[in-house]
Amino acid sequence: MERRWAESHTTLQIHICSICTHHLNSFLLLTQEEGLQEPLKDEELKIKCITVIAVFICKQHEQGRFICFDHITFWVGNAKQAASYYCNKLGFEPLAYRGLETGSRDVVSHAAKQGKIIYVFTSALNPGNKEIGDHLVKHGDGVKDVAFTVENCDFLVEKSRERGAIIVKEPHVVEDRFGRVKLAILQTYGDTTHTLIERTGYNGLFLPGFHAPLFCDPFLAKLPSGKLDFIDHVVGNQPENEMVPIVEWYQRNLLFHRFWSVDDKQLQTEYSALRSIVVANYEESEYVEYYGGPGVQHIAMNTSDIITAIRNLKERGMEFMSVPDTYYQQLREKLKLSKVKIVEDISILEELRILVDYDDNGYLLQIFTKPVQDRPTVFLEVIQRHNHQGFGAGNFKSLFEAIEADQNARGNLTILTPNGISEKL
Ligand SMILES: [Co+2]
Repeated sequence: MERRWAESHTTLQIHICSICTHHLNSFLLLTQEEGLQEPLKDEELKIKCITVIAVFICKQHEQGRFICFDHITFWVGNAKQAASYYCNKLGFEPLAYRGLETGSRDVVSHAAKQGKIIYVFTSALNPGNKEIGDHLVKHGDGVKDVAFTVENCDFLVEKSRERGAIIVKEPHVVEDRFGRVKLAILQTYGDTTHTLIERTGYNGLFLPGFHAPLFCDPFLAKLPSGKLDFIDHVVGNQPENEMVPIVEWYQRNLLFHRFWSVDDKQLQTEYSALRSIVVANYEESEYVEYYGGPGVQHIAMNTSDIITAIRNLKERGMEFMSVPDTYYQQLREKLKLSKVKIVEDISILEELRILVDYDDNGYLLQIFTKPVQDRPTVFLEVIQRHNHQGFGAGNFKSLFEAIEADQNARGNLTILTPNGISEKL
């Protein structure tokens, strides 16, 4: 079969995750580096492609601690409708609101919640809002901020500042009759930011300034549960030239340190798996092109019952990536040689098109949604873990075939010709 190529494009994926870390946050850095100047045969590609994976874990400093993901903020054209999509299709429920009715004259925000997951959808209310307007023109609807609940916001910001981080907003207290919260905002990759939130003793619905939702759609209660519990990981995409700085940024400014690296035995398997699948950069190059630079590419949400979750989400009309039948034929064959025992019925996983990745000690089940806006940028993942801390590297290849089919349908699948020029297929 002819090997088709998206433009040679190296990207870095940063996985920020909360998997089974109990009180820690860890980072996975996944880099795909390839010195492709011309199309190569598969054998050669294996040699030329270098993949580096490292998981970063938050160091327990003397003071200051990252506790968990707090919430994720999307900047969108129409916050009301965006929130409604997540409620209807994904099982979120309105949590809190601020807008004209609550005295917020410039921006409107709808917060929606499911399990411990909180997404906030924000839009500008007035003409001429340059910051939100420019962001929309460049990126389309997308993730603006990934917020963490922390201990000792002041200390973390001071450490970040000493190490040269850009502080977008200094630590400041916001309060209402339900208590006080301390917030600070740091710049990270692209136009993305991280908000650090210290919420000692705050008893309100979400954050000061937010009121109860104006409206709860009665139809939502009639729909089957989304069964999503917490944010498992968040993945950011980087163009190649920003790879090294961003790795350093997380190490230096958030005091995360490397936990696993390619030298680690446990990762060797995933490393080889990834290395042999260099097409893994298709989707990223399309992402970077349409997002206009680095940004959050996907958010994975953890469930303890992926079969019910996906059945319900499909019933609610959520659209997922599919894989070919051959994926499950191969999976059954390969599992015969593995020590791992999959508890779930493979034929149900096959029917729902849920993917499996495993090693001898455990496995994970995962599935990816189609992009959640018209631009092929941000998408979501649903994941269930059974003693497996990976991110589904073994599924990259099958996923690519599916992504490639979608990309082709969007007219974005390119071929790298022998003279190095990329052409649309
Ligand atoms: Co993921």
